[in-house]
This record gives sequence, C-alpha cells and structure tokens, in this order.
Amino acid sequence: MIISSAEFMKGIIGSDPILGDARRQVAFVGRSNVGKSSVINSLVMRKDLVKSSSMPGKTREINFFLINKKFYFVDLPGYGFARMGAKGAEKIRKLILWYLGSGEARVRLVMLIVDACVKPMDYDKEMADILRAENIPFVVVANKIDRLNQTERSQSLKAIEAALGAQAFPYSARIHKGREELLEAVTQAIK
Ligand SMILES: Nc1nc2c(ncn2[C@@H]2O[C@H](COP(=O)(O)OP(=O)(O)OP(=O)(O)O)[C@@H](O)[C@H]2O)c(=O)[nH]1
Ligand SMILES: [Mg+2]
Repeated sequence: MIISSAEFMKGIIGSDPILGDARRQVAFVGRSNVGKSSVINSLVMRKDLVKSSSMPGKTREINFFLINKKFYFVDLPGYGFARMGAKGAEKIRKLILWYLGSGEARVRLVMLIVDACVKPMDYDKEMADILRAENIPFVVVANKIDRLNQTERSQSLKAIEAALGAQAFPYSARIHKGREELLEAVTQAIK
C-alpha cells in the first residue's frame, strides 16, 4: 500500500457523526508511552502528523486521521497511565472501552501496540482479552525493537506472544522497521 495522503479530521471524546462514516477504521490501542502516535507517524512517513511526546499521557482524545481519503487511522489515548490520577485514568479507560465496545465505531482492525523492551503487563493482557471478547480482529505490534539486539528481540517476541496469545509484529517507529508488513495487514483489513 502506498500512502498518498493523511489528514487530521477531528478528536472526539464521545458520540460523534464521524463514527457513522462508512469508511473503515484501523485503531491504535495500547498503554501510555508505548508509541501509538509514533507508529502512525511512521506508517504515513510524516514526523508530526500525530503529536507524540516523551511525557506519557500526550494523547487525550480519540483522534481520527483520514488516509488516502479512504479509511481512518484512529489514535487512542494510552491506558494504564497512573500519573494522570485515578479520576483521569478512569475517564480514559471508559473512553477506550466505549469506543471498542459500544458498536458505534466501525473498527476493522486494532493494532495493539506494546513496548518490546518491557515484559508484557496485565494491562496488555486485559486489552487482548477485551478485544477477543468483543470479536475485534487485532494484531500485536512490538514497538521500539531498535533498542534491542537480535537475541533480545526474539526473546521479547516470544514472551509477548505467549502472554497475549497472538502473533506479534516486530516494529520500530524510529527506524520504520516492519512498516511494509504492517501496511499489508492494514490493506487486508480495509478490503
Ligand atoms: N527508541 C524508540 N522510541 C520510540 C519508538 N516509538 C516511540 N518512541 C518514543 O516513545 C515515546 C512515546 O511515544 P508516543 O508516540 O507519544 O507514545 P503514545 O503511545 O502515543 O503515548 P500516549 O499518547 O501518551 O499514550 C516518545 O518519546 C517517542 O519518541 C521507537 O520505535 N523506538
Ligand atoms: Mg499518543
């Protein structure tokens, strides 16, 4: 797939007409700071289409990006971010569960992004379980593999696949590694 255009459409925090748009949605979900926004930027080959930051909790709304005028990349806030305070974290959790579970959104595929440099966490497992329960197709993306050597990479992938019960794509948003493979998964999902 060649990405010829990518534009920010809007950020939502609840019901919105964009959810009823017939165009399909590929959503990026995962713990705070794993690189959801960065993975989108790397897929569209733009440095700053999506704002990313080393401060966890950067993305606060559900942001819709129209790709090739045909489908949406949907960037979600990170779950499991404690510094936001219990109330803020609960709000974000509800927002994510509503998006995935209310049936209002046409989610064709979820990219469950995890940090390849840390052991899979309960939050990751919980999210994989939720996606299975909702019957939403998902792929696991093990991001930040540029920080690992070859041996560490294969160990990390094995641990992630065992914990989440799904195949994991090795990825690096920083050096665009795994981009073609992930775009192929997108192509299949929006057909
Ligand atoms: N080394 C390395 N760093 C990365 C990679 N992807 C993202 N990062 C860094 O990780 C940090 C978080 O990236 P974001 O894309 O903002 O993460 P996010 O998951 O969108 O975070 P929230 O919106 O807060 O949930 C930033 O400092 C990025 O530069 C990667 O592939 N390799
Ligand atoms: Mg983000």
